[in-house]
Amino acid sequence: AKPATSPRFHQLHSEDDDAVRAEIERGLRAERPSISPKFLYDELGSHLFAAITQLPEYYPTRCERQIVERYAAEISRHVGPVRSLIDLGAGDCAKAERLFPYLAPAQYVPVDISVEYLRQAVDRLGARYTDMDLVAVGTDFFETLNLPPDVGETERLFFYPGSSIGNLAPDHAAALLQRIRGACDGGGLLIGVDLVKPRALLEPAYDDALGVTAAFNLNTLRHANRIIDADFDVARWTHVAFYNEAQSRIEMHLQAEADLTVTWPRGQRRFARGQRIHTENSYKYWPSTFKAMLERAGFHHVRYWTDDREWFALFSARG
Ligand code: AVJ
Repeated sequence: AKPATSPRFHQLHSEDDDAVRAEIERGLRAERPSISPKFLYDELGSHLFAAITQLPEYYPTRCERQIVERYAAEISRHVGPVRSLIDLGAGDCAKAERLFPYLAPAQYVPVDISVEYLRQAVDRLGARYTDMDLVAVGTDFFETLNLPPDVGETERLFFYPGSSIGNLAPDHAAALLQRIRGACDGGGLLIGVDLVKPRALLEPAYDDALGVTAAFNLNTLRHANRIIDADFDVARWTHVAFYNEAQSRIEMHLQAEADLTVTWPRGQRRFARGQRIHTENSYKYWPSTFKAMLERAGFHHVRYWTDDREWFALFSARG
């Protein structure tokens, strides 16, 4: 029967938080200015990312879906029994929902920093899956992996799809994998990883003809304006994305198209024409490198599946 209080929503992240404000201000003041990619995801940003996944140039979502469709039975055998499916960066929850028929979790725990967007997704799910216990968590899981006490502790499967792990530099990615490993004992991890490939295939995925990725990136400035009450003029910035081959990562930046000054109540920053704010890295891995990272984090029984072009990998590992 449906738990009387499902879906439940825990909001552990808020834009009004002083620490969130301080993080943006610190990034803007730095010699090499940056804004963390988590600030791509306010409500509009989450919608724009959902639009990106539909673009012909953006292959990761389709590759991952192909892997899930083709190998679902094998994957679910490898994963073993699942009581709690914990979805990191759940967004619209569509990727996890495709696994429900195979994994049949008793409890689904979507986690996302985009609190309002998550709330709407979970309300829709609650109406469709009346027998599933839904516990949504609005939080930033990059720093800590705090889960509320109503999240089941046995047979946990962490699901981290889409290659979002690629936002973190390898040492931070390794630390997050270790935290997940510590939180899943007896359970496991199912994680999507984008693979190294030629620049000509990578760059269009992050600089599409329609300009959706540009809008997604530029929206960070609107988000920053709201959080620290700054006066970024979006029209004077442009989207820049390129593959940094030495570091195996796509980089996204916002470039000032004039000399300009950005002001907020506690500070200001001058930007010269052509100067950039670094907004995202998206690391690409070799399968063997990522497998070794999982094993170093303490996972065992590591396996992976790829799409037929071998552009993307879905890894399963036991904790
Ligand atoms: C959600 C982090 C996996 O890196 O491909 C899409 C974000 N950035 N287009 C990615 C993103 C630009 C995406 N992740």
